[in-house]
Amino acid sequence: MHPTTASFLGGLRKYKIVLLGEGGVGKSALTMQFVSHCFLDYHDPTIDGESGLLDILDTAGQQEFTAMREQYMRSGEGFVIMYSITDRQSFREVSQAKKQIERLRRSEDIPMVLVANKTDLESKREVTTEEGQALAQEFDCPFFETSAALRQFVDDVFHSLIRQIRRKERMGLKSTQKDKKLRNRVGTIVQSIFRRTKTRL
Ligand SMILES: Nc1nc2c(ncn2[C@@H]2O[C@H](COP(=O)(O)OP(=O)(O)O)[C@@H](O)[C@H]2O)c(=O)[nH]1
Ligand SMILES: [Mg+2]
Repeated sequence: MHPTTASFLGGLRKYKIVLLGEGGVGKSALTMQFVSHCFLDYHDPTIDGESGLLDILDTAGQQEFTAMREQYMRSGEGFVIMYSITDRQSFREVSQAKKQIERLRRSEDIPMVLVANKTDLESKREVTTEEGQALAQEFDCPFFETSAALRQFVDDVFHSLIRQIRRKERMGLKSTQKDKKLRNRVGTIVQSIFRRTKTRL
């Protein structure tokens, strides 16, 4: 494993975020909801008054290609691990994803958020809020129940993750990074610029 330095683009700090979770849990929906709002004028696109660039890897259908999966698990600076409250199997898969990250990034404290999506489908709920909270406690990471459909708690997921990455960076810890070219091939990369505000310190 190689220590990395932070990457920049056009003078902006670029944060590499990876979304993990079973197909159909709403990774793409969550990403699109977050990114689309960053372009609207009335929405303040900075996070805590600090600008940056998000490089979001919205993974899809690569589960069978272990080598690729391992590559992006190694290169991510922060992970959104997601399941759907309507799909118990997707909740089980979360633990697998977490184990794999731990195995690949043994010595590190990895910024991570656990997300339970589709809260608008309450009548189809198979996983309780308490179960999600308990798992997040076990992972020692923040937990959010979201509805990508209704755009509920979507920003909180990404903001919480960026805060963790910044905290970790301030503490001077290093994360690992590998082959960027492969990242570009394994999924959709959505880049979202959030601008500087005049009020920053
Ligand atoms: N009701 C509801 N449907 C959702 C939500 N998020 C995603 N979906 C739907 O679930 C399906 C899979 O979503 P998608 O974002 O493609 O999942 P992905 O495979 O994890 O990227 C699509 O039909 C979405 O419209 C949500 O919060 N609520
Ligand atoms: Mg998708």
